[in-house]
Amino acid sequence: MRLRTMAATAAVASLVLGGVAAAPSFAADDPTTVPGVVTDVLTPEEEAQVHAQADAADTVDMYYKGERIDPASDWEGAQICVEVSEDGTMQCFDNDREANTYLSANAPTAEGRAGAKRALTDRAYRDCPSNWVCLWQNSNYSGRRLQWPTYSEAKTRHLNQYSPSFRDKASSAFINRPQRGVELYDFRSGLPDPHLFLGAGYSLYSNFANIDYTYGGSWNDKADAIKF
Ligand SMILES: [Ca+2]
Repeated sequence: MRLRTMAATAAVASLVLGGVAAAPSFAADDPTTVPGVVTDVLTPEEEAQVHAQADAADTVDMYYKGERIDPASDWEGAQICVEVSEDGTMQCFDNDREANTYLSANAPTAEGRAGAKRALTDRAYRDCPSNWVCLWQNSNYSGRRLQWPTYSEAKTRHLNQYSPSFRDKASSAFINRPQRGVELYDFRSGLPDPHLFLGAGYSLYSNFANIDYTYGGSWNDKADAIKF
C-alpha cells in the first residue's frame, strides 16, 4: 500500500525531518529494492514553506572541466553533477572515477569525502557513494545523475536550476545513507502540491513509474524540487 493517510504522512514527516535518531530504518547492510515511500499532498502552510525554500528562478553555479557552464546548455556532455558547497555550487564530471577522485579530496563533508574515497576501490560500488543522495534522469540508475551530500541540516533545491535535464525528469534514486530520508515535490498550480518521501537506509528506488502519484499515474518525470 503506497498511498497512506494524512496522519501517517505527518507521522513520517516528523520522523524523517524531525531528527536524526528517529528516522525510519530499513535494511541496514545492503541496499534494498523495497521502496519505503509515502506520497500525499502538502498542506497550504507546508507548500508556502517549500516554495520559499526552492524558487524556480533560483540559479546555481555549475562547473565542468574547469569552466563555468550554463545549465541550459545541457551540461555540455557531462554525465554527473555533484553539489560541492552549501551554496549549491555543482561540479560536473564525465564518469564515476573522475567524480570520486575529485570528491575524495573536495567533498564538503568528511563523510562525503570518505564515501567517494571508498567508492574508488569498492568492487561492489553502485554508482552513488556512501553518504550521498543520487537522483537519475532514467530508471534503473541510468542517464544523467545529480548527487548531493549530507549536511548537518537538510537543504531544499529546485530542480529547475539544473535544467533542462532535471525538472520533470527524475526517474530513479539511491538514498545511500543510514538515516534521514529525502522528500521530492511536484509543484502544481490550482491543486495542492504532491510530495513523495523516500526512506533512508541505503534505499534504492529503481523506477518512479512504480510509485503511485496522488492525482493518478506515477511519480515518473514529475519531481520539481528535492529536500535532502
Ligand atoms: Ca513537475
